[in-house]
Amino acid sequence: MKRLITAAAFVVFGTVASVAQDVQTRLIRFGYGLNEDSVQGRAVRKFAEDVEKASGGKMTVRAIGAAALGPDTQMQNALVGGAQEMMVGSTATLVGTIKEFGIWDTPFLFNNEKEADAVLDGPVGEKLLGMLPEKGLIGLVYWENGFRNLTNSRRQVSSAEDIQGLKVRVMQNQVALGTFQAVGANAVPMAFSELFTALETKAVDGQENPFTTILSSKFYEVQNYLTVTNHMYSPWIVLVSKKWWDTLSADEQKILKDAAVASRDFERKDNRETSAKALDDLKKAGMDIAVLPDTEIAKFREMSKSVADGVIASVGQSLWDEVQAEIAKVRGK
Ligand code: KDG
Repeated sequence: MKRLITAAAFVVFGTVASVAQDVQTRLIRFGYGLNEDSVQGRAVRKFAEDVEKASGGKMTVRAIGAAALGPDTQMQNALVGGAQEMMVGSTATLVGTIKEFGIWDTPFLFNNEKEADAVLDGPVGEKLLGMLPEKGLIGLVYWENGFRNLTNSRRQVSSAEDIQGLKVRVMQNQVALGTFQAVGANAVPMAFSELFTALETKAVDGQENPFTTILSSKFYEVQNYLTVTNHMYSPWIVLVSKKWWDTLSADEQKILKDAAVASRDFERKDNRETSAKALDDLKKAGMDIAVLPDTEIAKFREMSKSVADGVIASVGQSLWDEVQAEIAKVRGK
C-alpha cells in the first residue's frame, strides 16, 4: 500500500513539476549597446542568471554587448524579423516606429527618478508597451539610462548661451534634435555606436548622456568638459522578438517576464548607487566639471518649451495629459 501511495505521489508531483516547467532548450541572443563593464552589461548578466536558474538551465541567455549585433535600430529590426531574440536599448530609436515613445524624451519631463519609475511602470508606460506587438516587438520592462548631462571638447558651459554653436550629437529623433536646436546648438542625430569615434575625430564637439554611460563608454578620453544639466531623463527598454515570443510556452514567457522585472529593479538600483561615484571617477579622469546654475537651467527650460508643444502635437493632448496626471500624483505626495 505504501508503495502505491509513493508511486501515486510521484505521478502527481512529477506531473505537477513537469507542468510547471513546460520549458524547451532555448538559446537567447540578448544584444545591448554599452560596454560589458556598464550598468547595461551587469543587468543583462543578472537577467541571464535568473532565466537560466528558473528554467533549470534549459534557457541560455547569451549577453552580447558593445553593439556587436549593431546599433539599437539594427537590433530592433533583427528582433522584428526573428533573427535575434532580445535586446535592451533606447526608447528614443522607437519613435520612428511608434511616435508616442517620443514623450519620454521631452526635456525636463521628470524631476526625479521617483516620478520616472511611477510613470514608466504605471498605466501610461504600460499603454506604450501595448503598442509594440503590432510592430513585431514585445516590451517587457523599462530600465534606466538616467538623467542626461552635457559633455564637449571645446569649452566649459556656464550659461545656456554657452551651448550656442556647439556641434552636439543627439539621439535619433525629433524631440532630442529639437531640444538642442532650441538652445542654439548645432544638433547632429547619430547612432550611439558611432559616437565615440565622432567625438575622437571632432566630427562633433559634444554629446549628452548620464554619468554612468559617460564613464563606461570612456567619453572622458575624448571630452574635456562635463556640465551637469539633468535636462532629460532617458529610459531603456527590454525588447523581445514577437515572432520568437509567440513560440514560447506560458511558463517560458513567465520566466522571462519575472527575470525582466528583477533585472529592472537591479539595474535601477545599480545605476543610482554608482552614479555619484561615476561623476567622481570622471573628475579623477581629468574632466572639468561644472553644474549649470539654476538660473541657466530656467533659461534652458524656457528655450526648450516649444519642444513640449511639438511632443503634444505628435502624441496627442490626451496622452500628454495622462502623463502629466501620473506625474502630478507622485509630485503631490
Ligand atoms: O545602445 C546604447 C543606447 O541604447 C543608449 O545608450 C541610448 O542613451 C542613449 C544614446 O545616447 O543613444
